[in-house]
Amino acid sequence: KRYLSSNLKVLPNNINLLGSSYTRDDYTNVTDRIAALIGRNLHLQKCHPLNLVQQRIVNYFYKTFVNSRQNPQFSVFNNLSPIVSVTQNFDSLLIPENHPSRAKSDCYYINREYLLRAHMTAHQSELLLAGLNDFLMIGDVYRRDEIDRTHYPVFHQLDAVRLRTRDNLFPDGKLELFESGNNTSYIGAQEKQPCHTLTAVKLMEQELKSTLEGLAICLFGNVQFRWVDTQFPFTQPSWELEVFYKDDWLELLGCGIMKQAILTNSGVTDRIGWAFGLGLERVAMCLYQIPDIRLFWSKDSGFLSQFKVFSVDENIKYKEISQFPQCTNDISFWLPNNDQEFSNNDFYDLVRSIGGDMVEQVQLIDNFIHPKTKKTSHCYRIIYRHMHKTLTQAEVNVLHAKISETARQKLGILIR
Ligand code: FA5
Ligand code: MG
Repeated sequence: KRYLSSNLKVLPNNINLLGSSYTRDDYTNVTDRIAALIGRNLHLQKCHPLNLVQQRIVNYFYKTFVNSRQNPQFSVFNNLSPIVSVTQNFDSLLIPENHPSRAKSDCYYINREYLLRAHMTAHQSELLLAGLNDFLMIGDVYRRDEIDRTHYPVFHQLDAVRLRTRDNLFPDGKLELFESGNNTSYIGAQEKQPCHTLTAVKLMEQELKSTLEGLAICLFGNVQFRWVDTQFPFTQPSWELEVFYKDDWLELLGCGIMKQAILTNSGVTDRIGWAFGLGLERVAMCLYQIPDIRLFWSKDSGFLSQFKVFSVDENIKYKEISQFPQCTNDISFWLPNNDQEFSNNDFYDLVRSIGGDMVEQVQLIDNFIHPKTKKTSHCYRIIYRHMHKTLTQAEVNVLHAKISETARQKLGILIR
């Protein structure tokens, strides 16, 4: 047992995450606050904006890359554990021992051996080793950072890998993917990897860039974009795609031609690959005009209900929700007899005309017919919230009673 010298409080030796126990050591810096976010899987939550964006990107890949039988070529992995080894997150990607991205000050380490993945690329090698050629990896990533409108220590990335054989690139069999020697001809201002032929790299660059430009247009419509040279330890050459959105250049993703040693280390010797990694929050904030990255973590139905759509391609513009708490009251009643018309909209209008801006949502949550009397019962959930103050339950009760009394008089319903 370890003791804090000051007050002799016991600090547990182990940290439990996702049902496994890890031994603490001098690297452990995962806080309880961060640990509580592991497993929320926002990207898997139905109707969450990150889920909508994920689906749109997956659909784009399914549609763009099909085999001869018209089946999608890409496999999707969106449920990989965020707990990865230092080997997965760094070593397998040729990230040098002294690289700043490994610093304790930048990552959430569980101990010297494990950390919360800092990027989805952490899974690249294991999926290559499993024999996959075309795949997408989607999940939550963790980086120590300040918290403000655009930064949060947990965000979500979508990574992709695509491998091509010599037959894929050169069907007539006349050219090669690989060459020996020291030729580092330039691709723009960046050197190619010596093992790749210039033609192979140029073809890969072209497919990579046209794929991602197509993705940007698919998401944002006719948007202005630009390519910026950059560096990653795991790709060469490397680029960033920026899109011009609301008077500013926004970095959407990083990408490049995969370092051949990563492929060789995973047993792939006859293919060349491209890869990229993109931030889902960035896309969602632009697409839906969500002003603050913290909103993605909201459990407030005023936020989430705005993303309930039939089609993921639907246009959604986020409307600001109140910072004040919601108050929820249900109301159940028997509808009038069949000869009297009742429409849900009559009730919605009545609630709005009485509740005004204090009503945020009205949802029909139950609807059944009594087996004997054949009468229909509806239950509505009314969510009250003021834009500028906290409503007390007493205030809400007065309003709620007025709504039910008026409904009784005007709509002929019978309160249960
Ligand atoms: C990476 O994480 C690389 N693994 C991407 C990659 C994969 C490159 C495969 C080449 C091949 P970077 O740290 O730049 O790179 O993050 C990638 C994207 O994640 C960024 O372009 C951005 O869209 C998003 N992103 C990065 N940091 C944040 C942040 N703090 N908040 C929100 N989104 C972020
Ligand atoms: Mg970057």
